[in-house]
Order: sequence, then structure tokens, then C-alpha cells
Amino acid sequence: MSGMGRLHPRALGDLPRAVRRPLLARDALKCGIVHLGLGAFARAHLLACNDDALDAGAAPDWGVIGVSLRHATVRDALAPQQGLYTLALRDARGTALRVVGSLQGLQVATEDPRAVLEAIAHPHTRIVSMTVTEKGYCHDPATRRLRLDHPDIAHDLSAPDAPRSAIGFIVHGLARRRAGGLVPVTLLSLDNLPANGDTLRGLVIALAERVSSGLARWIERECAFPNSMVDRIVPRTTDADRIAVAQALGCEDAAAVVAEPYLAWAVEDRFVAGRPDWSAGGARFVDRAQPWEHLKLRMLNGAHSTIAYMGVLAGWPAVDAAIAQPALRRFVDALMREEIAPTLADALPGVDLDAYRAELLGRFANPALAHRTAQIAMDGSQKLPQRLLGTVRDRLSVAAPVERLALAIAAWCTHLRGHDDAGQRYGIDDPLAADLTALHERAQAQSTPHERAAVFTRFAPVFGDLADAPGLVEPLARALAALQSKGVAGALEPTPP
Ligand code: CS2
Repeated sequence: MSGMGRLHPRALGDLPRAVRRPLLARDALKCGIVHLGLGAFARAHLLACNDDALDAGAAPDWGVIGVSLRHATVRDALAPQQGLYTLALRDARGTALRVVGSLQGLQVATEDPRAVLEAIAHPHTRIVSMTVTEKGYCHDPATRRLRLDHPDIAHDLSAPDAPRSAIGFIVHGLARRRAGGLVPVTLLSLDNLPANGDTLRGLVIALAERVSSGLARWIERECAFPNSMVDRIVPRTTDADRIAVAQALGCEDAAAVVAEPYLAWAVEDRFVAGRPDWSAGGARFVDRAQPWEHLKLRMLNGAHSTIAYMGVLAGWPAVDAAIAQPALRRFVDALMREEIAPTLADALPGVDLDAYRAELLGRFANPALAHRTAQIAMDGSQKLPQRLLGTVRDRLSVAAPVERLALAIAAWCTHLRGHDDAGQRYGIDDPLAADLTALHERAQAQSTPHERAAVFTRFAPVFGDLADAPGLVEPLARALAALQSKGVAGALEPTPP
């Protein structure tokens, strides 16, 4: 796009009229929020809602310092734009563009870890939020306990001035706040973890305990960790997206993000040092987020992971292409209706699960996102427990069948072989990749599908107490055998009873 200028505060006035831009006086903003993890998701969700709150008149206390924990790429894209970027909301009807202005500061933790600690320990800071994906919590996904043997956690214990993990930054940053006699802050996880606030609290306190029990008690007593359910589908941005945004804006934006128009956020209203009114952007402040989170993790993410593994195996590269396959669409619909929704019926009296399911199928079919199945398939070891296995546990506890859930899990197990049904090879992108490849080999060395299924269920970081559970092993064995002999297309026809 040679010859084009770059998105910048000075360029705002020249943008086409249809592009929404921030109203706030950015220079007057103080930074009350430090956000860890500047991936596309935070830019499409929290930061956009935060702009809405500021535009609706929130006090100028809620600017955001965005921290990339590992790589400089996002900072390098945003810095020349002074933190401005475009959010493009897309569906079959078209694209709506807005420029988001909440980001006031940009940091890269690996370059200057002290600056991150100082930001967390700054007197203006009131909220430390995070989107670091499941694996960023350095925990055991089945038990949600901190992995003290995780290299980053081991490092962070001995490096209070230069941590690496989000948990390490929070603990050592809070230690500085406590030492400085500053007000406590709210720690807000926006990741797809079950009870994400409670989980984060457990991990932070477990690490703090090893730093000083006084610190651990102070955190327990003074800080808040609200649970939240966050929902917006945000695929990884591609060069083609950036080119399309530049054409629409009339200037280049190296940090543009593309997402679906849908947005939901249920967050527990437990903030110890204030918060912006994110309801201006669609947030719902609730007493308990858990029912919302269960609904979303089990229905949306459970279905998403199912589509992802089946899509990767069958060679359907994007979610909309996969869900357009009649057999997969029927299967995912039945999985949600027959096996997932019944585990949610009591939890959410006001929610119409049939309408929610229909809406999800519509969101998956969004033709304007090109959401890669391979992207969702990443990090399965960290995702399966809350997306599919909690549902399995609830079903088994009332002796309900898990035939379809087992086929979804079998698709994950089978995808670990590293090639699709046509023999095309791909890599396994997962923090436990080496263990998972070895697991798959161990399972394949067994002589019966039943033994193969049992080997998978004994993989404790994912299956935990489901090891050898007969109610799971038997349908899993059938599903593994079907996928192995007939591939995804064959295993989906006819839909299992
Ligand atoms: C997806 C989620 O990549 C994935 O694992 O399932 O990122 C999903 O798009 C979001 O949770 C939607 O809110």
C-alpha cells in the first residue's frame, strides 16, 4: 500500500465519515488499567468496551497500558499509531469500522520487565486485566493447580524484578503495591477458563505463598478476582484483512483486528478500586458469572473445538466451510441439543437454549471471518477439560450417554497423529505437544480400540479423574475405531444414536 499514510491521531479527522472514532480526549487520560496480553482478542473486546465507557462519559481515569508478554510485534505495530487501531466487525451484511483509542501506553515485558512491575504498582492503577490464553496460566488444566515445575514459574520464583509469566508479574507487582502501602487492585481474567477469576486467584495465591505468606494473606484479604464470561469470535488477522482495512480507511493500520459483530460479557461486579461502566459497551454486571461461563464454554467453545478437530482431520480449513457440511452441522446441532444443553438446563432459568444454539450455528456460519479450524485446534490440552470433559463428567454422574461427546474427544485424540484423513501432515501446536505425540504413539501400540481409549483417558493433565471411566472409555473406543477406519466423513454418517 505504498503512498498511504499511517493511522495516527492526526489522521483521525481525515477518515471516511462512516468510520467511528474515539471521542475521548486521549491526552487527558490517566491509566487505571494495566492489561496483560495484547492479542487480537483484547483489542476486539475489552478495549472496545472500554472506549464505549469512556465515550459515554466515564471519568478520565481509565486509560489502558497494554503489555505484550513475549513478542514486540504488536507494540511495533501500535507504537507508530500511538496505540490507535481499527476494529472491523464483519458478517455477511458487510463491515463496520471503528478506531479504538483506549490504549495509552505500550510495553513489551521481555524488553523491560521492571516497567511492567512499575505499571502494576503505579498509584493510578486500579485494575490488572489479562487475556493470555489458557496456556498463559501455567497450570495443570485438569486440576487447575499451579505447575511449580513450569519453567516460567520456576524462573519467576527467583526473579522478582524480571518475571516472565502473567502470574509472576501479578504476584511481584502486587508485592510492590503492598510494600508501597498502595490501594489493592482488581485482577480480571478474560480468558476462557472455568471460574477464571477463582482460578486466577488460586494461582496467584499459590505463587505468592512461596514469596511470602504475608503477601499471600494480603492478596486474599484485599484484592478481588471477579469471574467473567467473555464472548466474541476474533480470528487471527491476515494480510488480506489489513489490506481491506487500509482500503476502507485510506491509511494503513498494522494493528487492525477483525471480529464478528456479536459481543457478550458477563462479569461479576466485585471491583475493589472502582471500574469503568463497561455496560456502555454491552457488558452485563452480574452476581455470579459461572452460569454464563458454563453456557459459553460448553456450548460455544465445546462446539468450536469439535468443529476444529473434525475440520482439521477432514480438510475443512475454516469454521464456516466446516459447518456448511450437512453431516457436521447435523452432528454439532445434535451434540449441543442432546448432550451439552441438558447439563445447563437448571443453571440459567431465563435463557432459551434452543435460541442460543440456533444463534451459535449462525455465528459459526459467518462467511466473513474465515476463522481457521487449525487456529482453534491449537492448545487442545488446555481447552478440552472445560470445553468437553466437564460436560462428560456431568453426564456420567447421571448415567446419561456421551456418544457424541466421545466422538468429539476422539477427533482430538486422532488429530494428535499429525496428519489429516487424506494423509496431509501438520504440526501439533500445544504446550504439551511432545507428551501428546508420545501419548498417541502409546495408544496406537495397543491392540484393541478399548485399550487405546483407556490409554488416552489415563493422560492425567487432560482427563484427570476420568481415567478408565467405563462410561467414557467404551464410546471413546467406538469413536476412535470409526474415525480410524472411516475418517471424519464416514464417522459422521449416520449420526450416532
Ligand atoms: C475459540 C475461541 O480459539 C478458540 O479456541 O474457541 O477463541 C472463541 O472464538 C471465543 O471464545 C469466542 O468467544
